Amino acid sequence: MADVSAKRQRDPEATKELSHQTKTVKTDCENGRGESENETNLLSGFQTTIVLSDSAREKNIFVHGKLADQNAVVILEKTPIREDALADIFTASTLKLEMRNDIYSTYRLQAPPHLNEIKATLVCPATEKHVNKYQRQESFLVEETAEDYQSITLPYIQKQSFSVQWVYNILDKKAESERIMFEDPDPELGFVLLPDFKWDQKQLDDLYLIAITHQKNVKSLRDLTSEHLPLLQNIFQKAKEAIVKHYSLPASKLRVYLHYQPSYFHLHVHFTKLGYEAPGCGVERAHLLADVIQNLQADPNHYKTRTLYFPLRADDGLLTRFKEAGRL
Ligand code: M7G
Repeated sequence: MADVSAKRQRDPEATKELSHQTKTVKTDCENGRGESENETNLLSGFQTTIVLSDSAREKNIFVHGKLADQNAVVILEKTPIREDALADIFTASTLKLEMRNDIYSTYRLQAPPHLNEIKATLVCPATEKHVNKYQRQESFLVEETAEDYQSITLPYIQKQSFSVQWVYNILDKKAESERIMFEDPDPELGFVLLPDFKWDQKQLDDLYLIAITHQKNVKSLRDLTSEHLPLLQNIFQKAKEAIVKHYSLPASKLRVYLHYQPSYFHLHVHFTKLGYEAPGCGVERAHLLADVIQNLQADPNHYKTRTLYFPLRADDGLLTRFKEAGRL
């Protein structure tokens, strides 16, 4: 929070950026093009089928249901309390006493609606794969040799992976163009840097940006060779500079990594604030970009030849393929 305040004093644009209200709910179910509209009551027609997972600690819930007869997933998440909202919370809320004991008392505080928002994410129409992705289930660590990748993983992801239409919409400026923070338009080395949709941009504590490459033919870490070093170094350097400029966050405060496996097979790099335990930042899935660069410098084919380890959920079709091949 101190970071945000310091930046705000210096840069009014940062205030605008961070206080941007994320009241937008994607209306793909209606228009199918990833357009969005503000202040929609689209969710009033949502009918819950099942709660996929929830967490009292994370204060979120993942719900599977129907919206206009289509399968949908809704994620609801309480957002952090911001320092700059404190004055309003103290002056404009009502308090209901729950209990008092000696010097201790607890209350139910009703904050004004604008300080009481819930971040909502809608996936609609959602595929079975989306429903599985958000369902709490057991995971298994898979050991993928270079041969396994060619014979099991690659054929599977070529047929079964999530659509990357949302990525192309970003690269083609058909969606989220106003959210782009930095772009290097070079077709080989360039990328787009923008907030991940998990980040509401209201505080830096959970900063989460993604850099998406303009190159469309690199699916994941597995495809990287030393030929891609200029691309990776360009992303590392320029995105860090953009983040320092925009948010006053130095590289020493960032965790910069790729997922293996990713959910979306179009190369992208995750930038999160160090200390924020972003989903998927554990050692079984996150590969630091700095390490990736060094590994490729030491061995041009490091990621083509190494055994890679990653977790798969119990009902992931790829896990079944590994089992069928006797690899688990
Ligand atoms: P990943 O490693 O492929 O998969 O990362 P993960 O979701 O299992 O981590 C893709 C990243 O893109 C994730 O951090 C998502 O939150 C983010 N993301 C996914 N979608 C569909 C969107 C989107 O439409 N817009 C933006 N800005 N980010 C997205």
